[in-house]
Amino acid sequence: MRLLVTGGAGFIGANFVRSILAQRPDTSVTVLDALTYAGTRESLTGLDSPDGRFRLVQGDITDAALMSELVANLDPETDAVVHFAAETHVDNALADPEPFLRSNVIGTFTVLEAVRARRVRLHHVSTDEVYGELALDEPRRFTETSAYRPSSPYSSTKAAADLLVHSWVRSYGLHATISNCSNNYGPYQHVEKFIPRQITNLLTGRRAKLYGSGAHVRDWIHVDDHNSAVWQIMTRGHVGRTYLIGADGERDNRSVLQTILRLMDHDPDDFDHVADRPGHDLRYAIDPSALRNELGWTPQHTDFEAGLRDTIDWYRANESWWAPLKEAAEARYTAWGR
Ligand code: NAD
Ligand code: TDX
Repeated sequence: MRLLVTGGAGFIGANFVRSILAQRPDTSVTVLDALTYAGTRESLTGLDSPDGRFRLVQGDITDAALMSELVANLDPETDAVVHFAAETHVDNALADPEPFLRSNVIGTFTVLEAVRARRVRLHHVSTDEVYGELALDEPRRFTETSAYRPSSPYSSTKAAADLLVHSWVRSYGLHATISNCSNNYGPYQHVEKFIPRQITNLLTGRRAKLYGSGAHVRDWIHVDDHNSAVWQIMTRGHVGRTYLIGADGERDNRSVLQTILRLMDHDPDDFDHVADRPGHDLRYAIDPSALRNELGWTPQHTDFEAGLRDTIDWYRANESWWAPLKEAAEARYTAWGR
């Protein structure tokens, strides 16, 4: 099997490529990535090998000629495109939405047109943020039939991309699946995101930063569990379907932050309250029963504290990977007062 992985130099994509190459000797991978501020070659080091199972192409998913050239190398019977590439940080989208429109909407449109022309299988990676927020005491969680109610420039562009995929399936019979996953954590996540920001703040003598009251809830899943679900959906899922991926990992931001502080031998109350994110979604929560019941998928990283400890160890051991990104990320936060 040959895979074309868009956004494979980013956090989830790089972990996906690493797992596939390690676990599936019959699979080869071409990564297409623009290497924006969020994607680095360093996330893919060590994968070049003489057997030619891995290749990185630096390029943009909005480049229609490049997209169709890469898709033309794939066999519609056996191969697939896995579409991770996107602008992904909510705070960046609030400051400057334009790149989100371009990469997430026009980019997904360009990917769709390339796979439509060759009738190649597509898996589109999306987020639970398209469903908007839940109240803290709401018993219901998001399911495949939840209404789309995105609240931020990021989530509305991801929602737009999902709608394009749905309509390409219906109108053109595209062989595509969609997954909407909750908040990921693990190695190679950019230091702008919540968990790596706090870990690297502490490692660089800065203070941890909590937005607003910290009562906001996210549903955490280890990146390897997200990726094992993507593989199952791609290989065994029903074409045309949406699957929600989550691991029953709901936690409020304050407790996640205090766990990080404790695991890193700091006083759990030693953090700064900073200005809240405008329009901050209160709670996300996924009901993953369809994925579990239909495809038999189960998460492996069910001990969140153990997963956090491993993630902290990874950031301690890989300062050369994140240090070049840290100053610029913190300069952006300083400018926003967060
Ligand atoms: P990331 O920001 O770490 O990586 C995104 C990658 O896409 C980067 O390597 C970047 O260079 C590349 N990219 C961006 N625009 C591009 C373009 N126009 N052309 C080519 N490459 C481009 O993001 P991530 O956290 O790995 O997220 C990957 C996907 O998973 C996204 O679609 C995101 O919406 C989705 N998702 C993320 C999470 C999460 O918690 N991080 C949860 C659910 C879904
Ligand atoms: O310093 C911080 N302090 C803080 O309290 C940062 C960076 C964040 N937060 C809060 C905001 C959120 O409630 O932590 C929570 C998580 O923030 P992010 O890591 O920015 O993630 P979120 O906004 O929830 O979106 C993430 O999950 C869904 C990804 O960035 C998206 O790409 C994905 O689709």
